[in-house]
Amino acid sequence: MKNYPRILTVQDISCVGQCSLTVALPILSACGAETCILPSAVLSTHTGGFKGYTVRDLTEDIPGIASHWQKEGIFFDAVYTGYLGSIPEIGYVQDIFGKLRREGAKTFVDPAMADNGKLYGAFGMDYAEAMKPLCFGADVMLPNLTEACLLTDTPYRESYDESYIMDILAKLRSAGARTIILTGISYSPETTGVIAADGDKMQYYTHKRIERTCHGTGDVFASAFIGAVLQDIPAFEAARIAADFTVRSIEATVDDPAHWYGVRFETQLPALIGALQAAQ
Ligand code: PXL
Repeated sequence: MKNYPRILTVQDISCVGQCSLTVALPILSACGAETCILPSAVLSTHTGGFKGYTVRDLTEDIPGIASHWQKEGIFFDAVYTGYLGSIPEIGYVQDIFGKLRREGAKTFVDPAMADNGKLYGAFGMDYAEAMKPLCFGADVMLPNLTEACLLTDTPYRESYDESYIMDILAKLRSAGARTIILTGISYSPETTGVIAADGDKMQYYTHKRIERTCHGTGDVFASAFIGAVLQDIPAFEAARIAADFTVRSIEATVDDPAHWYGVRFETQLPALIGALQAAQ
């Protein structure tokens, strides 16, 4: 790999379930980044389908950890946030964006709060509202369609046309979004895709749609995308590499109904590394 950046990723540890930090850490490491973590909470499993999971919220630990790093002179080339446990944590993360970045360091925000038209179990509309300044202040935001609707106060639709999506993108931009990576956009039953929009430039990468809802695929995609961008791969190419990696990970999982809680992304890491090397 060309670069060896130091990235900080802030999201929960779901001990079992192949999402958030248990996905971001191995994928970013495979992409050649020194990956530092700040766990927002520790859960026994993710919240998408398991019953009776435990949650230890770590909001109160965050300011102390951040000020220790500041005293030690520990700074980052990029900060990537995903699932955060609480509204105060969103504010602490904004502080970290201000204090712990090296000059020129990029911020990536995956709102990680909703999918398929619904907020995740732990969140209410107040959380979606509090997410707005964090997303609109980031260099790159990575919402899925449900999250983009929440961020723009647009009613979520299951079927839509291009003008509905263009309207959401325009609203995101006018609220301050810089680079937007909008995932899960599908205009036909057989395909889905990702839009990379940067100012007036926009590209849409479509790929095969697999008829199964898989948990953690947003985290798999975001981690691979960010890992690629940190190797100086342009956003659209990074989106293509990350989407292909995500599709391959789903394909490696769909035949096993017992593996409903996540995807076997580990089996596809060699292909991801190969794609990154070919693109550099
Ligand atoms: O993948 C998103 C995610 C992350 N962390 C936790 C979750 C979810 C989605 O359900 O529950 C704890």
